[in-house]
Amino acid sequence: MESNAKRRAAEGALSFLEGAEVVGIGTGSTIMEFVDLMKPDARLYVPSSMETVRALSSRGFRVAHPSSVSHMDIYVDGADEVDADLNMIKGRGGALTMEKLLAHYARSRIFIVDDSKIVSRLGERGPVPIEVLPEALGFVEEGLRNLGLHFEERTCAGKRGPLMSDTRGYILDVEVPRDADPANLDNQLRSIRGVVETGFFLGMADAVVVGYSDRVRILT
Ligand code: ABF
Repeated sequence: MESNAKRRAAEGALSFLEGAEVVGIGTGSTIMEFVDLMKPDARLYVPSSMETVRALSSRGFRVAHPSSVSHMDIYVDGADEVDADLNMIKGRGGALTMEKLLAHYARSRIFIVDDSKIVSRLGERGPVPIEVLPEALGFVEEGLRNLGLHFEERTCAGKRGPLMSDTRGYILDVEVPRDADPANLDNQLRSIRGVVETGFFLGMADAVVVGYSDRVRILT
C-alpha cells in the first residue's frame, strides 16, 4: 500500500522536470521510485548520496558530482515528516548535509512523500537527525545534554561507533520535545559548535507531492 503511494507521488512529480537541464536527485525509497520512472536523457543529474550515484549511473543517466556544477534548475527529494506549513524533517537516511546543500542551491525544490509522512507536529514520528564533526562528538553530546535534549548515536550494523555519513560526519538522532518550536530548536542545535547540519528543512519546499494509494495531491 505504502509503495503504491510512493509510486503515485513519484509519478506526480515527473512533470516538474519539464524544461530543467540540471537536476538534483535526493535519496531514499521514494526517490528510487522516481528514478525508476525516468529515462536517461540529455539532462545532467546531481545525486545527494553514493546510493543515488549508483542508482543513476547503473541506469545510464548522466551524473555530475556536486562540486562540478554551479547551478541546479530543480532538486527532487523525499522526506521523513512534512507539516501543514511544508516544513520538514529529513535525513533519517543519513544524507542530510548534502541534501540540504543541493536543496539550498537549486532554483526550485520539490519533495515527494507518501501520505504517512504528513504530520501535525515535526518530531511526531521520530527524531531529528543532526550531522556532527567527528572530532567534536564529545563536545556536541555535552552541548545537547546541557540543552536538556535526549539523543542517540545512529549505529550501523557490525560497526563500532556512530554511523558516518557520505560527508564524513557522525549522525545523532535528537528527540524533538513535544512543545518545541522547530525554528528555535534548529537554531539551538546549530549554535552548538561542531554541529555541521540539522535535518530540519524549514521553508525550503516549493511543492510537496503527496501520494495516496489511489491519488496524488500537490501541496504548495
Ligand atoms: C531522504 O530519504 C532523506 O532525507 C529521508 O530521510 C529519506 C526518505 O526516505 P524514504 O523515501 O525511503 O522514506 O530523502
